[in-house]
Amino acid sequence: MSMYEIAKQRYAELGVDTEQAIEKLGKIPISIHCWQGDDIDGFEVNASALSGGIATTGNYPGKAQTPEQLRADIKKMLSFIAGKHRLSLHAIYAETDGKAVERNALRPEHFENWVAFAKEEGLGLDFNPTLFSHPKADGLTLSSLDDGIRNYWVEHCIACREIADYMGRELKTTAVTNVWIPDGMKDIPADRYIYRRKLEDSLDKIFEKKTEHNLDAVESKVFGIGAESYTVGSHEFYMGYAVKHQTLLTLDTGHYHPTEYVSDKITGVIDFVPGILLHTSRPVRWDSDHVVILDEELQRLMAELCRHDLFDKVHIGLDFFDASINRVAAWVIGIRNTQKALLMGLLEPVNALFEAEYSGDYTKRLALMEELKAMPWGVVWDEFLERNGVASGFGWLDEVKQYEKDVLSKR
Ligand code: RNT
Ligand code: ZN
Repeated sequence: MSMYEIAKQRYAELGVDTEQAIEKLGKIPISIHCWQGDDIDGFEVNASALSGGIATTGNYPGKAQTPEQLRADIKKMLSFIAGKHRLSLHAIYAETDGKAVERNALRPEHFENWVAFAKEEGLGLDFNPTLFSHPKADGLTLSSLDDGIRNYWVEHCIACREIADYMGRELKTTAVTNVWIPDGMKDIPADRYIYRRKLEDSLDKIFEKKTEHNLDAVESKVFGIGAESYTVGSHEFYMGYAVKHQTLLTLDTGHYHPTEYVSDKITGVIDFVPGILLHTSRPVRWDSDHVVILDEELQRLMAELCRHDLFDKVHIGLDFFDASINRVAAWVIGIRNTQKALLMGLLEPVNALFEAEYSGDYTKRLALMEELKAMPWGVVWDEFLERNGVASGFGWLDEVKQYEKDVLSKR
């Protein structure tokens, strides 16, 4: 008997069908963030340095500096990933033919190459307006008291929704546009209200026109570097907004206090919004956006989706950026870990867990949960890769190292 046959039998004893899990995992798309490939630099002519209270640290050589390089790196990364996925772009990844184009003047044609690439690679596309790394994003953006600045960013977000709508139409798969703004204050504000009213008004203007191939999402956060005392777009603000206006709510795992778990928030909010976008990340002491590892919270998060089959309403997106290690490897590690956590969730004997709990047998619930950790899910993982044409084992890293030698190190 092969290792897989043994694993299959062990799971069958628990009432779990590994075949079903493998099939299902292959159909769960992950929205892969393009910005791990270039430390969120983008390709803007006269680009400003990264701002908005987020930061990449590290100086690992070989980062992508052109759209062609970034696409080559993404293609390489995808060769180690099983399943069909999505690519999440930011507005700063527009290609404007060497001409400086204002962000409120961005148009679908600036993303034609990305759409062509997505078609070639069988990817869906998702989108993000960029309200940072820009002279007009020095202070507040959508919550600014300066109407000139506020309108500029409203127009930018409207332009981005049109671009996303075009992407969705072209690729025949609805795009998700995620609005995150860095607006906040370093020191204690006197008026915590006025900026939130401005932000609500801006969002109303942005979402006024209905889109056919695009879904809107809003992302809150707790604080940023340089904005420690006040965040306009807090969790309460956006949760209220999303419920009232029926937009998607983005839950970034780095955007809460360290003892809060996003895994516990999903079922709290899911019935009140049309959907959730996850930004799977790994905060280390702050919203540091470390590469996602297979830790308990990632397992709990993905288990939530599996236990209640929430895949129609929850969009899994990634949001980490590490500039201190090989960026292609960073992607592969984070994506694979997300998939591994999903597989572990799909291999749970959900009914047995629920039954133990509903009947008050908490002893069995705990015993079962702990037994599951030692089940041969890794063997099923290898089988999943192989069946999807991706080699199992550690060889992928040798290939990434070779790519580093042949391509990245020559940049
Ligand atoms: C920032 C937010 C936001 C960004 C990306 C680049 O704290 O998490 O999602 O990381 O848009
Ligand atoms: Zn995020």
